[in-house]
Amino acid sequence: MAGHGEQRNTGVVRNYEFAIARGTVAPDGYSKDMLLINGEYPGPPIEANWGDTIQVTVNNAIANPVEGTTIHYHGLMNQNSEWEDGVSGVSKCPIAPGGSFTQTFKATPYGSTFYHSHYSSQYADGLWGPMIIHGPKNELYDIDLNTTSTSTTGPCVNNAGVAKFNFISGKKYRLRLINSGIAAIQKFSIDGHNMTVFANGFIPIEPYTTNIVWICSRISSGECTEPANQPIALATIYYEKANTTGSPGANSVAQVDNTPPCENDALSQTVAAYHIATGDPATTIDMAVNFTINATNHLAWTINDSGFRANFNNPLLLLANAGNDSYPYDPE
Ligand SMILES: [Cu+2]
Repeated sequence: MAGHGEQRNTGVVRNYEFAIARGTVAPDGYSKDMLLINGEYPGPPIEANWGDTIQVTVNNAIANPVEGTTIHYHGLMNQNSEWEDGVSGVSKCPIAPGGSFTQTFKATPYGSTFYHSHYSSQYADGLWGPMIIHGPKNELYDIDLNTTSTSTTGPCVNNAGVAKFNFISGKKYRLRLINSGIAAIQKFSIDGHNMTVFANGFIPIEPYTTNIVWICSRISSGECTEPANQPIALATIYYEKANTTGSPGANSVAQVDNTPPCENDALSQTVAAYHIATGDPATTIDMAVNFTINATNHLAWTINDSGFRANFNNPLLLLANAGNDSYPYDPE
């Protein structure tokens, strides 16, 4: 995987136009007011090749009530285009109601990720979509399942059944799993199957085999998150000769989860497939990440016991560029 960290330029520009507005959809069968992109949940997939230029024009049509918004492209390097990162209060101001803003940035590095609102908690209300940057493969497969949406605007139906996927036996599938949850810890498994994990987001790793992947489907209750009333979400895979009208029902056995709560897969299991030399640091700073309950009884994260509340009129990047590093005491 040599070259993963290098900058590339194909000269190709991928254009996207997003209209963000409120709407009612029923992703899990129950109608819900959400924030939609071009009327869709999840938002349209962004796809590019490594080294392309991605250009996204975001039109903020959120009304009743109006809200600012901004889109962040999760994990993109934005080297030499830091102001395009899309984090309101840090790299830019939010896009005002009725406003429009075009972000232009390089598709680097390559792999699977997602884009999401970085304004308030809008992405919990649906403001996100998948993003794939195609590049060299460190594991071969037959079929890229790419992006799958189960979104519907239909009304709630009793016994609606679970989502269905058709697989061809003997073929090797690539699945790209996204945990778009705000705080939920999710794990993914397929009855009777092992999976080979060969990338974590944008990082190709030495492939390892597992029967459960931390990301999706089992919403844990108690230890780290608020209790969930649907602990196991199910879907069905059908091979070519299966009766797709039948339900596996009671035959399904969700994997026994032996992984400890609130922890990722062991680092010894996730070894980067390539190494980028960083050199010796000029300065080393220890930062203690913690959380506290603030005066309004909300959980607030801290770094070295200090909280941060974004001032939308004074993004940090702009202040730093102007030589003002006194934030948050004197953001003006
Ligand atoms: Cu993100």
